[in-house]
Amino acid sequence: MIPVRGVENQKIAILGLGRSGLTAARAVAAGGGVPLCWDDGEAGRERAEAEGFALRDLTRPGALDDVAMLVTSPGIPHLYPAPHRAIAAALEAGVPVDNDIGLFFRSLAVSDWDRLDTLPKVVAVTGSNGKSTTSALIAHLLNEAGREAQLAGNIGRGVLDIDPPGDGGVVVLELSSYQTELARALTPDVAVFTNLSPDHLDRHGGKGGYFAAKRRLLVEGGPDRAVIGVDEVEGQFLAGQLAQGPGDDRVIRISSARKLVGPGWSVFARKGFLAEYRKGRQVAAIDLRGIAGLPGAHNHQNACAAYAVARTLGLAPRVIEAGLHSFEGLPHRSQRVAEWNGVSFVNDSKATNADAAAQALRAFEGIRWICGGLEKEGGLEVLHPHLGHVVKAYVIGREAERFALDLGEGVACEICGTMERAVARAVAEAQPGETVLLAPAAASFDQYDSFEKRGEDFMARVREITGA
Ligand code: UMA
Repeated sequence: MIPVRGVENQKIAILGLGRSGLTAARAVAAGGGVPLCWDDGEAGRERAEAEGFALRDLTRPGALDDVAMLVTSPGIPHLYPAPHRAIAAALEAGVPVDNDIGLFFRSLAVSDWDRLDTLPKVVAVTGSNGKSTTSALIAHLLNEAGREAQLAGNIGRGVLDIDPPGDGGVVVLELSSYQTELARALTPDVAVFTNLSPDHLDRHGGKGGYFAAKRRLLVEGGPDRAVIGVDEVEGQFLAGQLAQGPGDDRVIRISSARKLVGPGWSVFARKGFLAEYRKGRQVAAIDLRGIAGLPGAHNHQNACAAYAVARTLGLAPRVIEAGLHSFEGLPHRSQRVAEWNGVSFVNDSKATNADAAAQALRAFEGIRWICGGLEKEGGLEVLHPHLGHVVKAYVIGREAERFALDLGEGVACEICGTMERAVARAVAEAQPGETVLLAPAAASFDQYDSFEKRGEDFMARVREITGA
């Protein structure tokens, strides 16, 4: 637990009592503040009451009159499409609105750090796709090298929940655009921008707002090192903006598409090999092809980002290579679930947007593709170049027919509606050597509470049929 600083005896309103809100309430209390908690859902309020926190309906007029700050949760809109009622009231009254990330950055450093030989560092990872795998991989590489590393943020653990870091400790945070847009303090030592593709556009007023939210981490955060994916124009723009010139090695450019051999510092992956260049010369290379936990070009980009961060933290290339080999991957991301009668089953339920699904389609051949769900803005066109890898699509979701229409004519489609039927049909038709891949290219909320639940359903159906 990181006690929140500067809140002694102050009333702090906490809106949303899920993972980040409850952790924030505990950390405010640990810092001597008085959390006043509210959640629009009864379950959230019950969770807070069970821990002894006071409730206050923050949507009532005057509810914020005596509070010093409103701390909100990432899933609650703070700007677009419209601020939540309590946030609108805070904005109107001039009450500061922050989130657990802002509280974390202002509370992490303590006077005890004077006694440490090596100050703790914070690595913060943002981007549209690959940020969970990259964050987890960074923490894994550090742990395997015998360094203390803790992982938190969008990956599923409220950031204030971590233990105070020790001598030379590293905190690795996965940060979403919801989190970076609002945080009033953002001061990572190393910041990573993986890539950008349209997602959460309703929450940011379009793609420009979405990019601006992520860009804050690097531009306002002022990190010592910035690791930036330059396979899209936004990353190129950001790298150009942060670097003094092409040889400035405070910016490390990464790519999974092309060779980067300029005068600066770069890490790229091509044809399955990772290469590190500095001042125009190659300093290390790693064969990524046999690494089971990191299949496909998108994971090779994750490997490049994690490698670059590990290098900035002083790890040697061979130590990093060993760590890459022992990484098992994360659940619901290119997760190999079973092999049965020569057919592979892969769960990529985290592919909640078209771009992430396109990466998954690129990584495999002979795909029996389970897709569909709540379609996102931005359309499905980015999938078209990869449909040649697909033998047939089995479409799920409440609007499966519309989704199939949007996929276009480049692929054979069967409307299945449910996961149960999609898995059964794909298994019935799959030939040895093919892959049954769940990569929905859509959010899960039309049929599930989360992408995790969707992935678990897929795995359960696969196990039922294959016994694997
Ligand atoms: N709530 C209200 N009013 C509302 C909306 C929600 O009171 O109008 C309440 C809900 O009843 C619920 C609580 O708010 O009790 C949920 O808050 P939340 O949605 O912010 O969820 P948390 O459990 O706090 O989880 C959040 C992140 N959730 C989102 O960003 C939606 C988690 O990321 C993160 O792991 C966690 O904090 C810890 O930092 C999840 C996510 O889906 C994985 N992230 C998105 C993504 O990856 O695409 C951004």
